[in-house]
Amino acid sequence: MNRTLVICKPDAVERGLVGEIVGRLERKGLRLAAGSLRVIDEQTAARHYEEHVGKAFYGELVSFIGRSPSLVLAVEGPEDTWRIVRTLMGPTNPAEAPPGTIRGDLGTDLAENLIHGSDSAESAARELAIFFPELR
Ligand code: 3AN
Repeated sequence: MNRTLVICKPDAVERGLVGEIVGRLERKGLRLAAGSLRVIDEQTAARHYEEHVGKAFYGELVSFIGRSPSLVLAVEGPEDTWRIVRTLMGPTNPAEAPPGTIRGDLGTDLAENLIHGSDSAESAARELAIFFPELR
């Protein structure tokens, strides 16, 4: 069984789109292995977004992700589930995300782009260990 980390970000929870997003993952054939509705604190955000430290948008990114609760999920499916989730998400910028994708259908804003999904098998393992250390 293969797992990846998904975060329905604060904008998704605030806009009441969690059911829509999780429904898309489930209808695709993926399953939820673990989940938690939580405010992501600054320290956890810094670990999660370590690759972005120093970038112009880093401060905005960390304050946005901790603005209100996120639904953090471990999602499971076949090999390279991370890739399946990324395809459903669409590209980072909702302006470039095609219709049919989560970001293409539901968002307009580059910073508030609804969902995070790990971008490789290595990222999935690293990020799952941050948010679900008990899941082994
Ligand atoms: P993805 O979420 O598609 O993996 P990353 O890892 O490049 O994208 O970026 C992480 C998050 O940082 C994005 N989801 C988005 O919220 C934010 N972000 C990325 N690039 C920018 C940018 N140029 N300006 C503002 N926020 C950005």
